[in-house]
Amino acid sequence: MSVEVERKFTCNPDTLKTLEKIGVCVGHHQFHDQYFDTPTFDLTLRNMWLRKRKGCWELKCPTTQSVNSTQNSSGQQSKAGLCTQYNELTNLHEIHQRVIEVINAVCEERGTKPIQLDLEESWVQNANLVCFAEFTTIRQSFALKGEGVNVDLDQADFGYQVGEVEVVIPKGGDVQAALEKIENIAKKLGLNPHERVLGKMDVYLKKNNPEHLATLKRMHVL
Ligand code: V4E
Repeated sequence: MSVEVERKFTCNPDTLKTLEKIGVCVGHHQFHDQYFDTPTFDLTLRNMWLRKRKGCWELKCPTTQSVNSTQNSSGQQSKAGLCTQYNELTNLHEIHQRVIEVINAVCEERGTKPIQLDLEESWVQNANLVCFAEFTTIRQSFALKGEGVNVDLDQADFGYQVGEVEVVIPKGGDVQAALEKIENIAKKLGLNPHERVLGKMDVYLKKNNPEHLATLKRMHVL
């Protein structure tokens, strides 16, 4: 498992010019994301984001142990203000376990029958997961020499453009150092320290499921 620390930003022509000076473009690629949840949104309401990208499952979840924690459920917004941090799981077995654990905790709360992990069946059907959001992104990626920092510029097919400065560390790694690296790059790129930039999901839901977005905001998830 790794921890992804990142800060979103709005890219203007000046930012791009600086980025091309301090970084190396390491590629352009396109991917389609499908996000899954139960019909009652039991994952996203706990700030857990399950998706399929390029045929692989990925789960981003809060870095605190308790998914019900109100203390730090708001997108894990760090003291650095504009950064988020999430655990990123890519191992399918770990993803199954985590998802089933959350769904079964909800079943217990509701007094309904827990689900069993049956790998013979499609686990998506078994866990009653449905795709609630899907979109395609064209991404230009930059690596910043010697910094261990990546910068991505995303163009989503629903008309939203966003940049992100990202540092990935192993679980238990030095989050403070990652935040400092991001802060350092943000200064070099001349990013506005007061601008809170929306992620792609926020904008997607505004267009496609404003009701769920309102619930996520009310619950301080987004
Ligand atoms: C964590 C999260 C979601 C999952 C997608 O995360 P995001 O980093 O926005 O997507 P992407 O395509 O850049 O993933 P990558 O390729 O870097 O792995 S959807 C909503 N969230 C929560 C969230 C939040 N609370 N605040 C912000 C600014 N963004 C996302």
